[in-house]
Amino acid sequence: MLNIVLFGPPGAGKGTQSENIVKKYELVHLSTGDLFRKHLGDGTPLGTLAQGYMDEGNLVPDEVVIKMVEDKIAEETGAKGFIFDGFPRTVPQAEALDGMLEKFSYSISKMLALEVSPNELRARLRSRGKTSGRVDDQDDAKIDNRINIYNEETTPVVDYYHKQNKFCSIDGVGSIATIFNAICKELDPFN
Ligand code: B4P
Repeated sequence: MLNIVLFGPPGAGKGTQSENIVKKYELVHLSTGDLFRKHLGDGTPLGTLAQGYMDEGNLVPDEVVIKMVEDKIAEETGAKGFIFDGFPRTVPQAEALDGMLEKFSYSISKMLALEVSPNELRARLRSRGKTSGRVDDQDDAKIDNRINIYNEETTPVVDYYHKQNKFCSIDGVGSIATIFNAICKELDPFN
C-alpha cells in the first residue's frame, strides 16, 4: 500500500501535484484544506469553527484536524493508498497520523517536500487570490502569517520524517509536468 505525505509551504503546489498523483497511482486524496472548505460550504459546525482560523491564515487546532482525518481514513475501506495533502502540519499531527495508520496496519511510505522560495509563494498565492475567492489568498499580511506559521510550527515535521528515513526533497519550481516527473521518480519504486 502506497501512503504519501505531500508536504510544503502554502502555495507550494501540494493541491496541484496531488491531482496528478491521485490519477496515476489511484490513491485516495485526503486534503485537510479541501475537507475544511467542504465543511464550510456545507455549513457544518466544523466548517464554522475552521473558518475563523483559515481566514486569518492560522492553523486549525490539532485535535480538530486529527479527528477529521481519523474519520476520513475509517470511511475509505478498500483504499489502495492515501495521499495526505497539507497534513500533518505539526509534530503532534504527525504522531497522531502514525498512530491512526498503525490501527489499520498501514504506514507512511514516503514524505515528499516541495521546496519553493517565499517570494515565489507570495506571487502564486496573490495570483490565485484574484480568482479563487479565498480570503486567505487576498491579503499580504495573511499570506505572510501563513508562511511564518509554516516556518515556525510546520517545518519541525521535516525532522520527524527524516528520523524515519522517509523525507525526500523535491524542487517545487518549474513546470507542473517537470515537478510531477521528479515526484514519479520517487514513487515508482513503491508501485
Ligand atoms: P491548504 O488548502 O492546504 O492550502 P495551501 O497550503 O494554500 O495550498 P497548496 O500548497 O495546496 O497550493 P496549490 O497547489 O493550490 O490550507 C489552507 C488552510 O487550511 C491553512 O492555512 C489552515 O488554516 C487550514 N489547514 C489545512 N490543513 C491543516 C492542518 N493539517 N492543520 C491545521 N490547519 C490546517 O498551489 C497554489 C497556487 O500555485 C495555485 O494557484 C497553483 O496554480 C499555483 N502553482 C502550483 N504549482 C505551480 C508551479 N509549478 N508553477 C507556478 N505556479 C504553480
